[in-house]
Amino acid sequence: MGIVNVTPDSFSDGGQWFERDVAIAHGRHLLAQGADILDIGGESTRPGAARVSEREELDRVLPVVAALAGHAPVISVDTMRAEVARRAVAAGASIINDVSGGKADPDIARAAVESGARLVVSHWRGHSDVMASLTRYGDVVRDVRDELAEQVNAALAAGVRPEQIIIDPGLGFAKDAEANWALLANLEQLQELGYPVLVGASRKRFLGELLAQYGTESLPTFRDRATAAISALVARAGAWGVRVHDVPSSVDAVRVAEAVNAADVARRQQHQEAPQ
Ligand code: PMM
Repeated sequence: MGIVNVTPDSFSDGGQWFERDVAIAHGRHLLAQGADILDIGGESTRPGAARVSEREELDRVLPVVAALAGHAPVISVDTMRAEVARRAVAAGASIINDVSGGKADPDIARAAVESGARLVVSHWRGHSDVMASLTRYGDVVRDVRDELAEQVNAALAAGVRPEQIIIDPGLGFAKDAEANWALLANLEQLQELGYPVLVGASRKRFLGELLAQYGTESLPTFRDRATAAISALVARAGAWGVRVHDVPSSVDAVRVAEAVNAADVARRQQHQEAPQ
């Protein structure tokens, strides 16, 4: 899943049309690089970020979804708002990627029910301006699994079908580095919930913190190699998808993991061992 952020960029001052055209060109570039899905978002969820208005989010996202809909096999809309989800699905998106997992706008599950779009339910405890104060867990893996199960149950109660649901640990959302690493180390505990798992580690702060310990971190783009390593690890562990900024490195990483997984399956079949 390649990321297309339609958010104001400090390097561009050309206004909305410029950002829109850049986003569309970027989306096409990610497809050429091998992305299976484009994830289009108009609201930054970085720690401390303030919210944009619904009108602004719609203006940013809809033209880009519409322009890329004919090109991408699958379009995902990264939004916490039901109205944005509904309009984006009408414009061609088939996945609603809600980082709040239904908690910011409970009506978003209805948007998935009405449209049949898939719904990413991500673990989440609160908006970006407060999430740094919500990082306390007993056992983070157990707590995230249990809280995610509650969020999934709310979606099911609203009428979402199980096969529409994809879950996501929400790395960095109300989680410090230690929590993110623990979740990555125990992905199978989330998989036990019975839904495909999406992982979004790309360029996140905890990777920068790791690399800084070795003196190899300076810019977020330098985190792409570490991101690709995570893509390989989680693909080996059976993740459904990875949401990344740099597509080529993660495409290669996933191919490596698939080759290892295929070799594993072939050997087990040959020796009639049960899969792990
Ligand atoms: N992270 C961000 C935005 N959207 N969606 C999903 N499903 N999972 C994530 O981890 C996730 C997301 C924040 O990252 P960005 O600001 O680099 O896009």
